[in-house]
Amino acid sequence: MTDTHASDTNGRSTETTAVDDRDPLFARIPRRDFMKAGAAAGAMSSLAGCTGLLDSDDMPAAADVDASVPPGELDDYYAFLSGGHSGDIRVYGVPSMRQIMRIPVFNVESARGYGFDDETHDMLQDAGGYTWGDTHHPRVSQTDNEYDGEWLFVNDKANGRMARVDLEYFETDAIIDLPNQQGTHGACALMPDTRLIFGVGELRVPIPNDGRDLEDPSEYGSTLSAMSADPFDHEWDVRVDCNLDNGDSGKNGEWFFTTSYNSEEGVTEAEMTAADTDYVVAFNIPRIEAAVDAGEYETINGVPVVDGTEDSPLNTGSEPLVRYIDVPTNPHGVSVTPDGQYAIASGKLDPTCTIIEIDQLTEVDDPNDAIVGRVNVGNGPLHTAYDGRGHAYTTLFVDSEVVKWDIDAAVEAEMGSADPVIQKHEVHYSPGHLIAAESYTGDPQGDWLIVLNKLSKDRFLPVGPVFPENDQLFYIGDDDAGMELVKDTPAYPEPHDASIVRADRLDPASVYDPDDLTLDFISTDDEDNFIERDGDRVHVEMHSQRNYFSFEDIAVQEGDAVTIRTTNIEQTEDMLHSVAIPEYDINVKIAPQETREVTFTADKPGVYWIYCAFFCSALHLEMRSRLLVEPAD
Ligand code: CUK
Ligand code: CUA
Ligand code: CA
Repeated sequence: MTDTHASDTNGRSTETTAVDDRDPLFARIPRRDFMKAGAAAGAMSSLAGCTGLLDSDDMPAAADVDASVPPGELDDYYAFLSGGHSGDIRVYGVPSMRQIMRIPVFNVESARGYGFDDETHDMLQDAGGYTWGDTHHPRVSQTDNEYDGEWLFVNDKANGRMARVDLEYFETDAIIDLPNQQGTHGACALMPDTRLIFGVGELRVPIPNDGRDLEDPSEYGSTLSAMSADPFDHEWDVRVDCNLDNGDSGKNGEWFFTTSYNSEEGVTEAEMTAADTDYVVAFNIPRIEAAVDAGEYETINGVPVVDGTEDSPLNTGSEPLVRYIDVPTNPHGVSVTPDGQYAIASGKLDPTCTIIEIDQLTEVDDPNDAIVGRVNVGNGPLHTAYDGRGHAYTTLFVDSEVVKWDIDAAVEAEMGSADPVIQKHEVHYSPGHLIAAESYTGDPQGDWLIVLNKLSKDRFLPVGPVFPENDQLFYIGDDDAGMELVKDTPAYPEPHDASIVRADRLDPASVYDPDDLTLDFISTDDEDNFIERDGDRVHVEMHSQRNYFSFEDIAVQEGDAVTIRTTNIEQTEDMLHSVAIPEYDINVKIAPQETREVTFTADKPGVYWIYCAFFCSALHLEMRSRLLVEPAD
């Protein structure tokens, strides 16, 4: 059996044990699925950690890979990793794997003042007022199937939302709460040109979810929700009966693919794994849009909802809106090859990946006839990425391996054959997504691959019972040498998916352009700086630079509603200030040329030193003002 590391009572690796002792998922894989794939022997040999000629030990020694980025040099790529239930996006450099920045999305974040100033606070409130989110799938906008560096879109699995991040300023600028969707899981734009953004609903609920049909799961459903990119607006939903999981776009604007692991419409694990097959659900976007234009929808929670269920009259004619393709039970990831020819679904509970020829979907009567290959990759396949040289790379959650295989060979081979597999490499441990450089575009770069492992176990110094995840960087640019593991990177819980974008495709601002902000710039002119009272409302307009705020004192009365609008008038990049107000729970960041305002009730009498929380100069500590709150009578 595979030598995987077990844990002692401290959670540290001490010995080896069999994979099936460790992983409940393995025990769940029905034997018949191995048999069905005609691959019992292959599956068992890969379980033995000894894949014969395919084992990485037998590959020629890899060329020395230089992944070092010395001090003063910059990375070649940005990697945008979802932060999972931390609710944010992490920005890494590749190949250094240095974490360069975090972008708060669904979480409140004091270092960036996100959720503290009125605009971001109101944006989070308007999007439901939740204090957390669960980001899984960050996808960067494309033009003509290439990254254009404009936007990043990401889901909130926790609360059924989608967010847009502006990649000029690396900040979240819009959030849509999807009223007919719970558990927005997959997220992806419609390619080639990011014309629509999709949120993929995983958790089946009554639609609308207003208290009806609580005990009647046959009435539950889920939706594919479509949004426009700019402005970021909710356009329409398609309703289905099954659940939806991961999603990816075709390359020519016609088809969008999701997986469904709950075709059974079950509510328990046993029910959701009862059937031998589930679906890849293929949505024909132009046909759905034509149905919306023709008024063939029901408006629910203000959103046009098109009936895409299997029995829908819209699906019975010669041009069905939604096609349901049978794949082995409980698939997980689906991703489209860079040339747009195939959608490849990973089996999860089945040791295969299923290859669907996309153009066939408009030709065949039975959508199952569009299946052109099924390759036996190993146990627990979850996600597949591409190098642009005809290879696919699939993570094996159960086997803790990444497997490289040949796409054309898999189409030629018999269904269920393991012959197209080129190499397997162990990873540490239990990988979810993997992502190759620009894998989601029409032109992957083919050099770097990140495998996002769910477990890190013995790979880092112990830090107590909450372990970091382990994101492993591989070099995949040398097909003779094979995949080479370059480094382990600990990650705070927990990234799911990522997008890797060539650095020269982005052009971030280093100071704000005041014209891009909603609030007026406040200059040093006296007229622009004032403290004004209107009844019990106090409005302060001030600026800041090294090492002062415009006013030494701001005097208000207990109970006043106070708004402080501040501009950082610095022109120098990297010269940030903030307006931090102790015991009032306020820290508003202001980057150079940025104007932000914060509104609060002065409900605590006393002296509060407004200070700057960024260490901006030698006189940073002296950069202060007093908020004087005079007691009411
Ligand atoms: S994912 Cu969201 S459960 Cu495999 Cu795309 Cu981690
Ligand atoms: Cu401004 Cu410290
Ligand atoms: Ca199922």
